[in-house]
Amino acid sequence: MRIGITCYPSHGGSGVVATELGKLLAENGHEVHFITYEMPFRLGNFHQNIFYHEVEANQYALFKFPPYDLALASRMAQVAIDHKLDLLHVHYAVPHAVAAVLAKQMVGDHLKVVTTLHGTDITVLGEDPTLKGIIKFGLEKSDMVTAVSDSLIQQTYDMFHVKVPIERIYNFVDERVYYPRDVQSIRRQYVSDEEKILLHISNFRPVKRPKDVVDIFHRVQEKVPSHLLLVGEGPELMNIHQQVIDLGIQDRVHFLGKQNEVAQLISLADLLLLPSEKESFGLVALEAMACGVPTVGSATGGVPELVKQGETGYLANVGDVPAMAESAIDILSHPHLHEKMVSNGLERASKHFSGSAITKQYEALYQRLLQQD
Ligand code: GMT
Repeated sequence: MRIGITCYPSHGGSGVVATELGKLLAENGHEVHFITYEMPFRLGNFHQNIFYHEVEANQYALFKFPPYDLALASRMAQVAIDHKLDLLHVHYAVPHAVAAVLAKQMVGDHLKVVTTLHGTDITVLGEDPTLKGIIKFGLEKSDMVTAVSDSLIQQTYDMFHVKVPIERIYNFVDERVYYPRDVQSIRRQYVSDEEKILLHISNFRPVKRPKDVVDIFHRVQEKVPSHLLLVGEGPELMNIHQQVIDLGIQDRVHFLGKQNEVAQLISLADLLLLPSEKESFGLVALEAMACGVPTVGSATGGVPELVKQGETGYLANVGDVPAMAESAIDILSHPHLHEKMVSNGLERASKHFSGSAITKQYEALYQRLLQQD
């Protein structure tokens, strides 16, 4: 098949999933065309069967805002014609679904549009009256809509009252990249043999509740000698810096900034903290699971479909810092429990969320769509 993929190319789970899917599809012999405003950061070096088409918005002086959405639709149509694409698979509804629908109108009905919902495109942007109608239009005009968890499907129906079928296809990890790495020597740079490492990776937006991360860690380190690694950047980071200073735990909290290759970093950790307000899936918890790291976090959105309570981690209500701290302390002070959660997690990741299996699900969906005419 010839497949166009559009996603946000910067750091973020939806872009990661889209890029990794494109790479796996290309490995399976499909021709994959990324149509994005910059090279997706996970795309890296040359890959056979993968092509990259940059979208550039016109900066004409009259425009207060460069018309990116139109430039994207126009580029999608051009690539679809030039490379005889069978379908456009867009990740994140805004504005990608609508741009793809527009491109389809320009090119013809034979070009199919698959929209994958990732979370905040529905749960946050869907609340915005300036976007709600156009998101609904994008969903209804897509040939196929998928979502990354059952929870997100339900939220989409509840918010948009659309009649279109939405298929659940879970996110995945490439098991050749995410596996427990031998990082003993790096680990010693951060902690002694008796100390534990807790990890949080996010875009440090309020929805991730990074303040809770530090509050949980503050309680944990009083009971279990430990350090906290914070990976990523975002609007809340300055406040978090201040919070760490105010709590007097600067020597135990390490700000590592944005990182591209996280499998090794994750393998350093004993526990992942994910106390988010909203999380349609929680890709980082899956990456952690595949690297042998249990999660303590909030039972929000699709996270309970991924992290099994008491088996691969513990979940509590959003904002329940004491409960999450207690759970973390419990796991970190009981080696047998920790080991059990590690092995349960490894088995769960490979059984339900492997890249090869999930790619097959997308391929089957594309095939079904292309055979419909
Ligand atoms: O809004 C975000 O948090 C970013 C978004 C993204 O583009 O990475 O994350 C969403 O998509 C991820 C990949 O499917 C999911 O793992 C995240 O749970 C989801 N974030 C939220 O629902 C908050």
